[in-house]
Amino acid sequence: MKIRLRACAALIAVMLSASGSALAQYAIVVKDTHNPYMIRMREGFQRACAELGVEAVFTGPGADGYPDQAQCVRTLIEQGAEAVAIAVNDQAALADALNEAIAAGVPIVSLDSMVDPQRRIVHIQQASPEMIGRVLIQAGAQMIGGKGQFAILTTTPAMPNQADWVRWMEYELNAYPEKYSSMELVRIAYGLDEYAASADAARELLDHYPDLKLIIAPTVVGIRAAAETVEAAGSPVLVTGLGLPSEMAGHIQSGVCPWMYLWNPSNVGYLAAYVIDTLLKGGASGMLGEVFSAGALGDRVITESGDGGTEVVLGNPQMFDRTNIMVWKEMM
Ligand code: RAM
Repeated sequence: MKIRLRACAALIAVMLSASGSALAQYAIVVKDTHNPYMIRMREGFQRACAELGVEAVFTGPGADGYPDQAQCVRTLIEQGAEAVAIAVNDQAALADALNEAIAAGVPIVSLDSMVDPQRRIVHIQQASPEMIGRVLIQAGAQMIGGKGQFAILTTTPAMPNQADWVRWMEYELNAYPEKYSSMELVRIAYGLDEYAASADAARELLDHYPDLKLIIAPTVVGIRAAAETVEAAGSPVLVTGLGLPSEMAGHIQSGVCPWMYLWNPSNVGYLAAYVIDTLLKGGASGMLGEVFSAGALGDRVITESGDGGTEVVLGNPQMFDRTNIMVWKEMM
């Protein structure tokens, strides 16, 4: 554990020493520093911090996804971060460290994957979790003609955004039997948001369910791993979910992924930096109905989130298919 604390500290120290400045530091803690979605969130966060004239500090678990976000938060408190935006792997594992941050007067917001409402001021929400979950089931049903076996390949049971989306997928499936009674959810599989584990999980689904028709993966790592595993196996199984156009273009063109959804992760990070800035400068306090300026994203309003707290919603998920993927693959 100490090694990881030093690793976090070393990474942050390098970031700060490289800057050599005493600028205010806004920090972002991601789920995994190697995840391409998280790297794009970092880019937007850094772009906004540059516009705001502050230092962006980027940290999080390494490639192994080890749940050391709590240690990164503690290191950021020690380093004097002005505020922390975090994309959560496990709310319970973070509780004590976030309590320490709050006691130290360091404001906490969450982005992409929520901190519990008791420990965050506000959440930066990429899109409605209800819309994401229900649209993925509706799309999947359309792809397989409303009948057959399908599986969900998510990350871990603890990741709040993933768990929320899976809950809304199950809600949609169970709330409309007249639409989905001929579809069978045979397994919810877990790929840890890591490529190898996700590919193994997809391989196991293909081996265990020979009549499987579809895998729905609400994770950019999982959807790519599933598509590549299906293609390598020469399987007729279809894949959809949430994916980066730059990574999924070939699979959309081949038809393995007829279409998928996402939003711009860079804008999630960008919005988070402006939320931190407005909180620190008194432009908002995280209360329902407050309006603030988010730079190039214009004025934004704080709304009620589904978990009893408040959030700022970026927008709606966008659909990517053969008609638009060649344009979007250059941008995300
Ligand atoms: C995964 C992460 C992230 C999620 C995206 C869609 O890599 O779990 O939190 O928003 O994909």
